[in-house]
Amino acid sequence: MTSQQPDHLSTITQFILERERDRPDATGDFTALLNAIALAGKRISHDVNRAGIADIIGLTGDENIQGEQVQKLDLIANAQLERALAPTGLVCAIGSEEEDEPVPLEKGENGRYVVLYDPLDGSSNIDVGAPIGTIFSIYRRKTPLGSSTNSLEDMLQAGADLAASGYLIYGSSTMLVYTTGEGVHLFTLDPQIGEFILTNSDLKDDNGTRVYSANEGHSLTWDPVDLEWVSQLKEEGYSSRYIGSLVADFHRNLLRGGIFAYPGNNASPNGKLRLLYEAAPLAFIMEQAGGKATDGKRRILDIKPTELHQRTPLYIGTASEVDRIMSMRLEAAATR
Ligand code: P6P
Repeated sequence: MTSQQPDHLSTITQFILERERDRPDATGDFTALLNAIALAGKRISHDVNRAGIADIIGLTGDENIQGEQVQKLDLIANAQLERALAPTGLVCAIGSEEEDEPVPLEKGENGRYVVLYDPLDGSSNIDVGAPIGTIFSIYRRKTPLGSSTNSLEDMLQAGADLAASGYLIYGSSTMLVYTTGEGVHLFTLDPQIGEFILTNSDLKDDNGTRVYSANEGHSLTWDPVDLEWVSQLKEEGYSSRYIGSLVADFHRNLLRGGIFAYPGNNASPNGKLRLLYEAAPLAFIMEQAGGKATDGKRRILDIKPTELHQRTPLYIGTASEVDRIMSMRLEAAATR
């Protein structure tokens, strides 16, 4: 990873305000929006770090629309995000992994944004102390202000139209990473003062590390070209790293280089990961850092969603690695 080391330890609010001052059209809305997400992140971090003590570990006994067991902390994180975003009046509706349909927000009739998120990705790792995270996408509203505020039309936008995206990772420390299309910026939560402090600005993906990240337990039902690709990497001496928490695997690759892959398999022919609030927001960040992201056929950010919880295969990371698997898959498809 390369990045500009900040010459002063500014908070996320100071950093965004400084950058907004350079933009005559800035309204300050984005500062309020990102601050709301940062506030939710602080609260979720607090909940995650005390989960074992406060009896909020474990399952609720319910299943979400994905057919996955819902963890207590999933619902807590989902509620924290809605609770922080609603009062801003800037968000007309939210889309969440934990909500079957779009959720209109109070006072959102004139909100100029929609926010989609996976409130607590990797939640199955909560009980074993592995890093987990929140992933978010921010789109500009397309429907007229004042109209019905739970329009799918506002949410089913290609990643190329993202206004901003980011994630929080709750691990050895809590970090917030975001982009608005002008570079990738990383903040670390200082629990002593409850502020996210800028630790790296303008992160650039490092082309140096030969690491791939994929769950080879599914490889018996991968497309043969995916198997061929991974065996090539092994022959070239690549290391394998797989935490099983997308945010943690992604964050490592963003900082050190490497590629993450969740190909389609018999159980999940279209992959397991969701386009709108997992693949697209991370693809925006990775491209801003000089990397790439594809579903094996096309750029993730070019995919126009048709469903809120739509899944996609995902290959994301260092540009040269993504180029390799994409050309192998396109070549294989052309000969079929
Ligand atoms: P598998 C976690 O459940 C998650 O949604 C992502 O965080 C992670 O990358 C993936 O699923 C892991 O899936 O099939 O390898 O257990």
